[in-house]
Amino acid sequence: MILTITTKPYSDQKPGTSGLRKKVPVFQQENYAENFIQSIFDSLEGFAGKTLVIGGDGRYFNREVIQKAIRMAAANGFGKVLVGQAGILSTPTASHVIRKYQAFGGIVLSASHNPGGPTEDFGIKYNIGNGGPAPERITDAIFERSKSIETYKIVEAADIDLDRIGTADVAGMTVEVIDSVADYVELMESLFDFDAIRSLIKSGFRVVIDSMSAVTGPYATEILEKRLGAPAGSVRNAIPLPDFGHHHPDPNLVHAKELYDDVMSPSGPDFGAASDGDGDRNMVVGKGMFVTPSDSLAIIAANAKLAPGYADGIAGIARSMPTSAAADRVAEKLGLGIYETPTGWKYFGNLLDAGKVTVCGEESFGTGSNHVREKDGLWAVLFWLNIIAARRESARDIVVKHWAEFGRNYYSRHDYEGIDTERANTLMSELRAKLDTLPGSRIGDLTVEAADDFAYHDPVDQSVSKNQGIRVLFEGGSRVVFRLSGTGTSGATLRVYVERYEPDPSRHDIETQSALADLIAAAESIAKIRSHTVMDTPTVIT
Ligand code: VG1
Ligand code: CO
Repeated sequence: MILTITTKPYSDQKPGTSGLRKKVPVFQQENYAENFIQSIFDSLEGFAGKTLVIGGDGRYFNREVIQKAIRMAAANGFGKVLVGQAGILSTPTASHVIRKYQAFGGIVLSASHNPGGPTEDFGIKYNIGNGGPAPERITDAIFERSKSIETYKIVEAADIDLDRIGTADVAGMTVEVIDSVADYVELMESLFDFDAIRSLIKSGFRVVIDSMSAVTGPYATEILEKRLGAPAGSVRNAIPLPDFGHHHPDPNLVHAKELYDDVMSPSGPDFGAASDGDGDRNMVVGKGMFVTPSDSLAIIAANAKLAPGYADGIAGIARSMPTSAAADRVAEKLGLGIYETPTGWKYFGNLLDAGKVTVCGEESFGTGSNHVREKDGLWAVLFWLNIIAARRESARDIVVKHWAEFGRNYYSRHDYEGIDTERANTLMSELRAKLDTLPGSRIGDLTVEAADDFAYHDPVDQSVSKNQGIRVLFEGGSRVVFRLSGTGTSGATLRVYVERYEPDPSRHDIETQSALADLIAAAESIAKIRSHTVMDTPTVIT
């Protein structure tokens, strides 16, 4: 029953920051998805008879690829596949399910915050047995394999009914369709004080969650409306749609602006949150206060003991390099380890497995902990609600007091999307070429203290990852970071990260872009962004 199908390799199956992401028509090319899935299996060892988890964010093409992946898993010798009902597993749930059922690994089908639909984005990612994204060693091997692959294995079998919970047999392999919500909700209940949050909501505190027509709808509805007692309708855009209702399922001030405006209006809710396509990102907004993801990480770390799951304290904090140093201040004061990693959750796995850190975060609206090995949007929202319930203070007061105690890291990211790839590469190579000449130079009132191309030395497995972003550090602790996105599917995206530390509480209420104006000007002067990108302003500012 096992068919060995002859195929031709594609040259462009290099996984980026988080798996392989391409437009749907690219994935629809003959054997394109099959090649990549077989390249994953060919790069792994020892999975015969073991369990594979499969699930995705429900976007267009999800079900088709799941059926293929199931048939290929059977042909390649897996013993069992666990698949989310309707083919859906949020990324944090996929991570949890892999861990809970001690699966060998998992295939997560998602292009995360990128739009979905017949001409939009699709993605495939492999997660290892710890529940986290495959490390570079494996993604490199997958890419190498994809360039020379000649055949793939698949069984002939009928489609699985993905909508019905239960088990089926596919050529001797068991396929179990699981309730994707139950396991996750149980995990959240074990970490947070649901009673305290329930009584906060009962007392009139109004919470809304915008699921952006993406994967978290069913999870958020079960938790917020059913378990925590928020009124029906508190979860907006709760039904996952294959095209996310034509929106970008990206929880930030641009794509979740409606929610932001609502929370900011006098009659609006007290607290709002949004999550992305695959449920691993979060945006948190309190009345009168948008919480930056970098601040959110620092504040969660500083208040971690208020949540039952973290009552004994945390071991340490990790943040991606471009994320602000707000968390570093907390680590310093609490005497915790702090680690700076390259962009992408795959770099946190070793630190979490080794018990060096408990919480991790990225500036790109990602926060998470050792409860899984991915970032986790609803986890972050529940952590905030737990902190608010325990402190009986608004999100705004909590943030303002945090700045008063630790100082404020003014922070912003400017994205230039859809740049011609060659132009973007030239910008970066010119920057790299002048790194040595920058230290000591003055730009306006700023003096460059150091400049480098960030390289990460993993303290657990000693692996080294180079070229992870260009840092220009100024005297006084301000900095500008430049890197190219590794998740886009057309052209290039330049990300410019700008940060200034301000210890003085009387200077904590300056508008962010004004507080960073001289650094933004310095970024332009150093990198000549306008002429290289042929853009006058960034596409997205967060
Ligand atoms: C972006 C973010 C990065 C995040 C990655 C995956 O990567 O900057 O912090 O880990 O997306 O997030 P890049 O290479 O485009 O900057 V998700 O929620 O898209 O899986
Ligand atoms: Co995501």
